[in-house]
Amino acid sequence: MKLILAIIRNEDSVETLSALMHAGIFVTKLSTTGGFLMVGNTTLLIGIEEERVDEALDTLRLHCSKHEHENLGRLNYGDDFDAGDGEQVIVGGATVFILNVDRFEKL
Ligand code: 2BA
Repeated sequence: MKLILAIIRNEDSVETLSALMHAGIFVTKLSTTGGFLMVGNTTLLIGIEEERVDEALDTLRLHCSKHEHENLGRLNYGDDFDAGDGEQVIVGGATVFILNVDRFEKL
């Protein structure tokens, strides 16, 4: 068993969740915020059998797009922030962590 943590753009979340549901993949959606842009994003928790991990990743690849977003760091963090303020950054498609699950139970 593996746990996939996937951070995706909010704009991609409905389509991605729908595709995962259609594939019979269990998922939990968390509303999260990126620390750099301070813009809302979506984190998916997907507990899945090891042999289906690639199928889940293919689904994320298919439905999560790259997008340009303006870095408003100075607005969020104040005048001391000096990390490309005002520049465009590429966000997405998906930032994915795949973790081993020691034990999984539904009680
Ligand atoms: P944010 O932290 O809001 O980052 C949005 C985008 O800003 C990133 O896109 C990247 O292009 C840029 N960026 C982030 N941190 C940066 C930094 N320290 N210096 C320069 N540019 C930076 P993505 O890489 O596609 O990340 C999208 C979102 O995924 C992130 O939103 C964050 O919520 C999450 N994320 C990405 N990498 C992560 C990591 N190693 N650990 C935890 N969360 C991560």
